[in-house]
Amino acid sequence: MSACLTLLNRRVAGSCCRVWRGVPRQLAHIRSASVAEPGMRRSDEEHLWEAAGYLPFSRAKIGSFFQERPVLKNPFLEDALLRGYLRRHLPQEAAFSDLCAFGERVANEVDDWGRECEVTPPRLVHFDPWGRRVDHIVTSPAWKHMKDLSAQEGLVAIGYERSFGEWSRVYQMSKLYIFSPSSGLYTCPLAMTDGAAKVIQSIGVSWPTDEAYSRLTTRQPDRFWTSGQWMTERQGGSDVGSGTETVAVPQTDGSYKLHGFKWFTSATDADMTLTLARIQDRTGATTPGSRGLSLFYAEVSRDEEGRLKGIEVQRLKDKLGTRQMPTAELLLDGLQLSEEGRGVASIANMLTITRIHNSVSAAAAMRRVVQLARDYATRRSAFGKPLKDHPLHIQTLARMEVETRGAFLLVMDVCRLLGREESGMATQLDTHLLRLLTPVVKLYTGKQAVAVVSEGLESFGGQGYIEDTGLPGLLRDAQVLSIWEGTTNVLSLDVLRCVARSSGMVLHAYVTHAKVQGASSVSSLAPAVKAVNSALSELEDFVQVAATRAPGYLELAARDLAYSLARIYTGRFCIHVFPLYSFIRWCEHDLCPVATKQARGCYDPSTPPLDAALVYDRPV
Ligand code: UCC
Repeated sequence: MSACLTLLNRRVAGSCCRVWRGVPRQLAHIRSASVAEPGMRRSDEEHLWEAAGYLPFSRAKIGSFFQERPVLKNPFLEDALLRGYLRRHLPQEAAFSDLCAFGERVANEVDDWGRECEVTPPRLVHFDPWGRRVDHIVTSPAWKHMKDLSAQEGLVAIGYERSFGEWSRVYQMSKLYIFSPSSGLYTCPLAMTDGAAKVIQSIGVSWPTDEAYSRLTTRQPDRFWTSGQWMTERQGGSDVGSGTETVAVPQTDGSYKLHGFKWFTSATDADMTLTLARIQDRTGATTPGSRGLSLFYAEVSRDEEGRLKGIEVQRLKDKLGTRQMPTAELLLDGLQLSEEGRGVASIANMLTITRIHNSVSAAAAMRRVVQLARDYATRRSAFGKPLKDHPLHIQTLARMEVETRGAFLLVMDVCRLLGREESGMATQLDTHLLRLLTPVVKLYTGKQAVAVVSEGLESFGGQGYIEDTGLPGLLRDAQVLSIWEGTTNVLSLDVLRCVARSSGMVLHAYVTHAKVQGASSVSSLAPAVKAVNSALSELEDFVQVAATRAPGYLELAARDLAYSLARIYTGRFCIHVFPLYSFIRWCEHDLCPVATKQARGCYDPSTPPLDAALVYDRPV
């Protein structure tokens, strides 16, 4: 008995002291007894407790309380901001009913496929059973469903059909916004597919890319193609211009064979790709730098025995997230190419599209985690009341919500600008804004997505850290958003570059557009108007000062400048679209951090050596 009682004491004391409060006297006596009753088995012990009604875990072993899970409801119907935005700009019944039906499909069908993609990641089969090299990338059935669904729902096609004129991109991106967090990362191949269609369209749709264009933009699942974007090599993910080693060797028939190593190729099961290479002249020489790069189109095909033509898949990448999607290292060995293009400048069109897709996915990840967290807050009780009745918890959700709203409005405005440009409606101001805001929205939302999704996981307590809730995957997948398609710093420098190349015209367009004209007719909004306009003035002052400094000054300020551009522009929406309270929350941010830090001397010439000393912990 003593062994059993010791065991019992340990278990009860260790698991839940509160059980002892009000324990029947005879059991309390047993607990405190130090005398053993040899031979008493564990089941006897349990029986004793159960008879006294004190072992809720004795029968089921897991107790009777089960926490309700957060429920994913129709993401379109759950998103008042999205519906409000569309009602304002695209009040078309056809778009609403399509988005509503798609939202239903996402919640009831697609989300499960997304989970299946996560738990059944792609694998690479190098050899067939007889030893022949085949390099098959085996993907899950769910991943294939996603491809068919993408065609049927027109997730790329909508942008090219332009049924809603200048609002077609907003409509397309709204659909992707609903889809993205449930898509098992299928939004990645779709982003590149959209980007490739855009590049082909801008170069001019002619043989042999006319067929590709029609397949990239079709709604027929059996014809639909996805495209890759093979840019990154071992020497250059960001510095594409000097890092690209792949060479294109001219063939007598006018085509090229490509030899090189592509270090990150996302969604490598694509049907075609756009890629960069240096054309060799007769002596084998190539031109260095980005001027030496040409854009090539290649179809990914297999021979009769299933072997990839001209490509070897070295291995699949082992990644933190985006595990649903194959990312491979490819050895290009004589890949037959058809068309020479215009290098970096041509692929920049693709980057614009993929960066906008990236921003849509970032806003969507934030929206999804907020939707789940607010649902969960109604189902989970702690400290005697539902989470939704804890003011601090709701304050946290409100901060996530306002960040999500800001991201959504910024992203949708860039989609609006893209739609205007593509439908021939864009003014010069729109074109400048689109160029400036594309890197800004990508870098800002990518970073915020990680912060909001991370906060979101915390709102589920420990469950947010448990794999099969599906929640940790949201964070892992969010982390890539600030990395691929240009890191935060690379894009901050892109902002500077487009300001310089346009001789400041993009900034001029920004200031003109962002300034809130006149005093607000609603007096309660006056402080908000004042806050945005004065942040804008601070920004202008910063630019005036920075223009007189050495180039290194602007480089140090680049990230803060990009953040300022994002926050001020979003603040402007807060006034027009948000209730005033959202604006107050938005102003918890410093709207113009670049001015604040300038005033503190953060970009002075003394800072780089001081930073280096700090980082490497050595005296200057
Ligand atoms: O491939 C990757 C992963 C694929 C997965 C995609 C899915 C994402 C969506 C997911 C949704 C869920 S990641 C690849 C990551 N790498 C990058 O993003 C590259 C980052 N680096 C840059 O962006 C650099 O700034 C470069 C490579 C563009 C800079 O190269 P250069 O050689 O210095 O280029 P330049 O000299 O600045 O510009 C060359 C030409 C100029 O035009 P021209 O010759 O007419 O004067 C520029 O104006 O390109 C033009 N250009 C641009 N045009 C350069 N950047 C842009 C731009 N952003 N927009 C328009």
